[in-house]
Amino acid sequence: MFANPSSQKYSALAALFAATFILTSCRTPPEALMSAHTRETATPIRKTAITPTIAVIPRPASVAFTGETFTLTADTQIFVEPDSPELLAVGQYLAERLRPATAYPLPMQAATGAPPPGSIYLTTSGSDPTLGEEGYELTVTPQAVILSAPYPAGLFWGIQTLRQLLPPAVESLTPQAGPWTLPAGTIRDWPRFPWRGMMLDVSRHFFGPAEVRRLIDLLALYKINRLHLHLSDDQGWRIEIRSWPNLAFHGGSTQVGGGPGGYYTQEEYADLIAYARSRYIIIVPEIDMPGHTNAALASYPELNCDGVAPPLYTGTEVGFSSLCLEKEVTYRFVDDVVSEIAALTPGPYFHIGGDEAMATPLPQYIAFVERVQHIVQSHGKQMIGWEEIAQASLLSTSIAQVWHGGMGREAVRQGNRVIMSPAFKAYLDMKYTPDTPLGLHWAGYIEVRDAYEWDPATVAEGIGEEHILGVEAPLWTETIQTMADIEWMTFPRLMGYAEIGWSPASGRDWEEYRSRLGRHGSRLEALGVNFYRSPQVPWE
Ligand code: IFG
Repeated sequence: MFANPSSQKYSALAALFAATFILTSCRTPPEALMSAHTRETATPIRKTAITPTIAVIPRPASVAFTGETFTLTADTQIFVEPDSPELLAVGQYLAERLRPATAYPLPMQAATGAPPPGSIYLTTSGSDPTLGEEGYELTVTPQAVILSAPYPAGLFWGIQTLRQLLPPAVESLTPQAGPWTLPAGTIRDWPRFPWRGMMLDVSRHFFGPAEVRRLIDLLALYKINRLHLHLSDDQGWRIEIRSWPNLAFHGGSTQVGGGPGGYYTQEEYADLIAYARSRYIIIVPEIDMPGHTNAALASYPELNCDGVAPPLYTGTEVGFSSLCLEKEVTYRFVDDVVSEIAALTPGPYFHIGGDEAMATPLPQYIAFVERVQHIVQSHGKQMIGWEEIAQASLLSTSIAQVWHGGMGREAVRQGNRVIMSPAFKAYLDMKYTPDTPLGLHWAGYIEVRDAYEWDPATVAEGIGEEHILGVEAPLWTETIQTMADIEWMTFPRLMGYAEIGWSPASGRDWEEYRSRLGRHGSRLEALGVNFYRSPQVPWE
């Protein structure tokens, strides 16, 4: 948490408050953190009622604050460690985020020597390897901003923190008044879980590439690093499969409510993968099977046990469809689909769904999951499935996604790891309150506080921290039709899930979080996000 550096009244008093904050909330011995300045003015530390107001979400693991500031100017330059195309791309990303609102040129280049005073410097050399694959260290002094990380991903996440240390207006796409000051100090930060995800159901209602790219940009600001795309269901097949073209042409031609639907061509899908990759987000494709398959069954009569293709479905019932598991053509279909999508997906994961297969006899379901598991593996991917897959014998690499029904424990008993998406805490299609016009409420109402006040390591009996890859918040879109709808159901709850996935479990407290979250109101506004202004949050 940082005092608002853009306020000219920033004073020794604020430094003292900061020292108080340091004494109560970071891991580094306090005496090592206080600057000489603070030491001189330090009086016996009292808990202060006034807390500085700049806030970072997810809260960093360790912060130290000196009470000074760094100010961006028209002369500020961005340098990156030389000889790294990937770091140039990360440097370019930073420059592009800061140029519109500051209207500063902010030239970005590889450093040929020590960057001049007043520079921002991104580097992986000389970084602390204990920060891990996504960790970073941000050091700000009045003379320089140095962001160092063992890997480029850490620099990318450090940039998100840097953005959030600047006034919210920095997110604007048009020039804004400064000053653009950063609080000086050191942040050492790394994630608690490697999997911090959101799922978008593009089957019930289809969302085009531009909408998915906007979502990717918003996820990156909060260090979400997985986007799971639910690409097929009863109501729509959303990705071109060249060996089975009717899946997209026919199966993708409608959606809930009977609208035009749509689908991603393989080129569009590949472009989304690349765009997400440039934001250090891994796309996880899901083809839901053997249930939730009416769109596929409607597209090819041979996939149906009776050889008759059902009509396209535009309602919102679940559990009525199943691939015909006793036909060999079904497994050729699965292999062809997995093969084409896997070839387009550099990420290591393929999600086979597996949920709500009420129309599939259990013994056949189990045999299907075990066979498809090998098909996925044969195409070089790790299988993920909703928790029902734990009824089958899982390969050690397979991952179960916990949502509802208590089968996650069975996956853990098999020694497999889980992704936590408990519907009653993490389903973004749940209404905030009974008055929420969008969404469902079968798993309960999830206000912003409910979305924050839980922990994946304790939420489910028999599933502990060591079994958990991380958290993911699914947005099912039976009732979600536009980008504004997506944003309203997703923000601000996703920010809480981002903090649950990234920040240390110890010290997470709703009263402290809600004031930080309140500071993001103007940031979300500057980003044009149509977020829900929960009455539980002191929005600023
Ligand atoms: N459950 C279904 C989804 C969707 C959801 C709506 C899972 C894994 C209810 N399956 O959640 O398809 O209909 O909240």
